[in-house]
Amino acid sequence: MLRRGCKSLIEKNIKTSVLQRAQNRSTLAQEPQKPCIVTEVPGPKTKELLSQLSSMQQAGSVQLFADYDKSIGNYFVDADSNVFLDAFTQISSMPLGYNHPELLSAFDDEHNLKELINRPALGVFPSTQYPDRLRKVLMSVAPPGLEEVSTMMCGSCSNENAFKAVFFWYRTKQRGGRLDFTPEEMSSCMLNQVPGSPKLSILSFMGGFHGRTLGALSTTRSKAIHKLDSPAFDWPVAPFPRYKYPLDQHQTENHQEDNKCLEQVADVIQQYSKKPNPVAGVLVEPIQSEGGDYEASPEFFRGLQKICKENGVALIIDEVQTGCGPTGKMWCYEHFNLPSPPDLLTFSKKMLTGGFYYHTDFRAPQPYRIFNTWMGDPGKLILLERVLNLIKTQKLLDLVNESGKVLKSGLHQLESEYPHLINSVRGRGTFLAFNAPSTECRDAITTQLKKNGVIGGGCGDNAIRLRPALIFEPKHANIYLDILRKSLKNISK
Ligand code: PSZ
Repeated sequence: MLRRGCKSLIEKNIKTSVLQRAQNRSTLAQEPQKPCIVTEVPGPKTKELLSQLSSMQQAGSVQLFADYDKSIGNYFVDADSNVFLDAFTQISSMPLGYNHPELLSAFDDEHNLKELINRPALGVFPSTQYPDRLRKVLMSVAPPGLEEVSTMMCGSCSNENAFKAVFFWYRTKQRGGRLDFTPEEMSSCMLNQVPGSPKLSILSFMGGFHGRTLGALSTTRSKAIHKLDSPAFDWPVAPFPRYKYPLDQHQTENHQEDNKCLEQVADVIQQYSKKPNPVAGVLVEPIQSEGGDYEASPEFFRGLQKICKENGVALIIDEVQTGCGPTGKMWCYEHFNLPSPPDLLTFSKKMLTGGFYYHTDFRAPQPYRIFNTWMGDPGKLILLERVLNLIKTQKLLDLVNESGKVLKSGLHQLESEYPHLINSVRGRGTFLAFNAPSTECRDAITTQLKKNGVIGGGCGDNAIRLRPALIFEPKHANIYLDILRKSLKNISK
């Protein structure tokens, strides 16, 4: 049963936070002090809800049911009133944690509320406020040099529409800039045949994840289970660097690894230039995330951009998971010092709306070609405006760097204490990960973490990733590290 102390603490916290609507970091004072696990995990209510849900759908991926009345800040409260420190935040998609007062109050304003409930078909009937909102919110954080943005519903469809923008650009180039279509193009596309449906391709990397919708899935290369039984395009793949750790002790090998991968990218682009489906775009995550948190050096990304430019291929950087601050910069690619911006950059998750920024050359030459009914949601931009304001006024990127340092040095310490259980600590900001020696061991660690009150995500075959909110403080980092130490100790027994 629920411990009284735990319950009244949560209820008091929620009441005061809603009432106070505090404007600053001190809102976190209303969080619980630490995790509080009161049942086995999953608990009885969670099991009951899972059996209800399973009677209607495949619910095998569901871990816990959230109590959104009780969850607050960095703490997730489940159906059984267990309180977890959340280092995964809904697959890295909550910039400010749960029930942040700034977001709770966003729709108190009647104008905002009306924008929320009168959801427009943004491509045809945007509100009078929309141009101003787009400029003030999304363009305020646009990568310098990318002057345009299209909003979308999710990460997968942001990527798919970025591919289309690249294909339009490529075909327009091939036509020498001509904007009309031949009768043959018009009729053949209706039969999915060339030349109207050209056989162009997008190169992606082994281990990459770019979504599960049918087009994006052809670029996803992380796990077979994501792809099995779905038809896929014959699109090329190249290796993404796999480094040895610690980085400072393996510089020569890792540098060679960069060069080997870059050579293969250039080779594949060359090979495909002779095939009917040449490479029009290269799609890459700044840190491969779902596939196992594999990072690559700034030199690798600079080399990749150079190859793209030399071959007239567009570079699309997928910042769906890395974007909006978790690496300590607004966009992870800013760590790479590229001589010019990528051609397109896709986002979703912490940005709350999906979408992509692009260089003007990638504007669709005709209307309705990058389009769907909702094309995002102005309600999400109202929330994002508040998120971006808080990132600025509360210096949340500094906080990410501060907490990231505590986490990373703590993980290195644990790596030296338990070298048989964790290795290869890596990442930037709080976007960190480490490996276990096997999938079984990784799963044992995440299970222990959860039993001890921490939600952490697995990725790849044997990695554990950290994806806390931007309001994760050093004190939360220390709680995470203490519980990880306790979990590793339990497993070692
Ligand atoms: O298992 C899954 O479906 C997961 S696990 C992590 C994600 C999805 N991330 C989504 C994602 C991403 O991390 C990157 C780099 N690109 C695209 C996507 C797809 O975004 P959504 O899920 O919004 O379509």
